[in-house]
Amino acid sequence: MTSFDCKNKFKPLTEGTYLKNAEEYKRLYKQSIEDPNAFWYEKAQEFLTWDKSFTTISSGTLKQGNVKYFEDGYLNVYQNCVLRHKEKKPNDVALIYEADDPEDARTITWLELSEQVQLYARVLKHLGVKKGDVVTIYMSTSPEAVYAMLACSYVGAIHSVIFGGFSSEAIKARVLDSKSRFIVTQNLARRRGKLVPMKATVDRAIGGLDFIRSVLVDERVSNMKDQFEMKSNRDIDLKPFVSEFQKGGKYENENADLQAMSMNAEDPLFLLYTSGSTGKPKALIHTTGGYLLNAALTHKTVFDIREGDRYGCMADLGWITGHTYIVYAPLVNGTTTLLFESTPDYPRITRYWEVIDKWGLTQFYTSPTAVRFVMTYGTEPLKDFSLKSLRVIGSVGEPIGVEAWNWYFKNVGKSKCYLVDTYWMTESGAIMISAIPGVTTLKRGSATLPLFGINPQLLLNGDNPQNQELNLEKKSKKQFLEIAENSQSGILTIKGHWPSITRTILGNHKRYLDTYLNPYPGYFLTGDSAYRDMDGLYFIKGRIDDVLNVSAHRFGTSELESAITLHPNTVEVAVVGMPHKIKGEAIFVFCVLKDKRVDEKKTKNELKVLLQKTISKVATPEHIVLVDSLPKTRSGKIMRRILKKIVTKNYEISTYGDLSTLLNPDSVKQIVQNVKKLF
Ligand code: 6R9
Repeated sequence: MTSFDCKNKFKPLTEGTYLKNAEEYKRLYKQSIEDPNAFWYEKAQEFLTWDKSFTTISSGTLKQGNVKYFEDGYLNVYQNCVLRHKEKKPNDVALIYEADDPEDARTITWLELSEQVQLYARVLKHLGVKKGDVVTIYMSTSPEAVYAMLACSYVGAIHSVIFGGFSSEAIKARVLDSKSRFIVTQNLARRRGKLVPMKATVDRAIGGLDFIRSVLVDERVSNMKDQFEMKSNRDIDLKPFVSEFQKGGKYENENADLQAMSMNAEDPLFLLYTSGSTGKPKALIHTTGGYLLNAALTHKTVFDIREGDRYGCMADLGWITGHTYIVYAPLVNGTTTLLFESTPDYPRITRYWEVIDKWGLTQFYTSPTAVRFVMTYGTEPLKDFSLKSLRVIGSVGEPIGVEAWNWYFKNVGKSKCYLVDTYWMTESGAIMISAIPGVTTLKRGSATLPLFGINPQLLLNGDNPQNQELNLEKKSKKQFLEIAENSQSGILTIKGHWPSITRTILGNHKRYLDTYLNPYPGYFLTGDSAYRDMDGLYFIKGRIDDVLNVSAHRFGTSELESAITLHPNTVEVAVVGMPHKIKGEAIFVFCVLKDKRVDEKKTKNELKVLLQKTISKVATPEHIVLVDSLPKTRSGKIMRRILKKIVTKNYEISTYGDLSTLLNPDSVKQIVQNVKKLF
């Protein structure tokens, strides 16, 4: 693979970049690993405004799972994300709202942002939201969702943003798990021009949950009162309510001088649900000081952020990418940030390119799945757009692969912009591995080098050095080794901790330890495998556990399987991922029915709808194959590695490896035959 010489080929970024050159990166990176406290002390002063300075920089260890940063420091999120910028540049644009309908686009200045966040905070306070309360936010990617997020920390509450496409069952599970008594939502949302019943979905989710105190409903779409019900004493029409606090209403004077809460650096800022390999979704907790610091530092470094930039990340707010790189990092850095509520093909396939030229975006950040999608339309839709404002284009969510990398680099970046492939995860809070524009090398298909404080190590399983398909459950008992050489693959871990590492899983610290920290004491297990090439650059290969990544949404196989088994006529189900040109990975379902004398087509459709209803539309399966039995070990574990081979069209049973522990080898032949029929 070719690497690029950073000089000459690119827009000249070497003037004024945050880091001067590769030498400076190397020096600072070395310091961040060898003397992390000195490194983070300096960055904490540079990026954040503290109410009370800290005396301890970090404490605790990964082995014990009790890592803390700046533990006696206090800071105020509103001051860092809003106030200090409002004071400097009140009339500059803070948020660009690119609504589903391009005609509804608008901008919000720092002054307006500060007013709205304060008003939302006064409303929350009035309703009795207290420090440590969990507030669920179920909204589209919109300014009101950002106001709600920031208002939470204003009063010391913890937000739990749920992806706006999730079903009522998914909301219910999350509200119950987090015991969230307050919900902020919209009456309806607009998605691709269609109305989405947000409030009605929330109502279905919380029916029967008597601990819910308030549901705040923002009127995203006007004049739709007949589409949903408002329960008195619980539901609040947010816009007129906010007005009462603003001017002349009943609450005009209530909490008029409410001050933003000073938070301890280790106080939780938010929780965010993500899928694991087993069991129900887990809520990962991020803290205030360490998270904000690393969000801001990585954003500044990776996107070459400068004063006056207009930065656009196309993600949904309900994803960690939305939290870190639409809201917190740009706001801490005082950067204009775009909220994209729509999809790349609505109302036209040129939507992304229109957005870039219309706002003069300097950075554009999206997922490989979106790149692959727009790629299928060729370069014709790009021909009327200059995209000349762009300096840096980014990718996140899954391996981008050489084909999409080339297309994105050439047609969007015009072979002049830096393409940063940013590798990270909900758990890391911020980017871990990425190129730095104007400073470090680019290589097609590679996330390249670690950022500050991230010490990636490829581990080799001592018991079975050849086998990279490792059984995670058994790992804790095995020996392991760090791979020192280059041109090697291994399990990707991070040695030691960094400020934005998730501190725990809500209500289940043991699961946190068992999933991430206990498998290799002293190392954080990412769940991915990676290849380090001869130049020491990292290529992420994909998940080693049972997590699927469909269009950059994570689904645990067991989460999908348990949804399908809700169907009364299913006995057993196995879900595996299959490679997919646009989605990255697609859902392939194998299912055993109780009563086989049914209309197969109808049943398959019911299963499909069930997945969409219980999880989300993104979880629509690509294929459903009905079989008599699933390949299982004697201990009852489904051998997914066999199914994975079959869905990649490898039909040679002799290449499936050791089948001796298989209870029912005959099942394999039947499955192969049924899958072959599909293609
Ligand atoms: C930010 C985010 C995390 C998983 C992660 C990995 C995959 C993310 C990637 C990437 C290759 C990249 N992933 N970025 N794989 N190259 N640049 O995606 O968080 O939703 O928690 O997913 O996504 O497999 O482990 P999250």
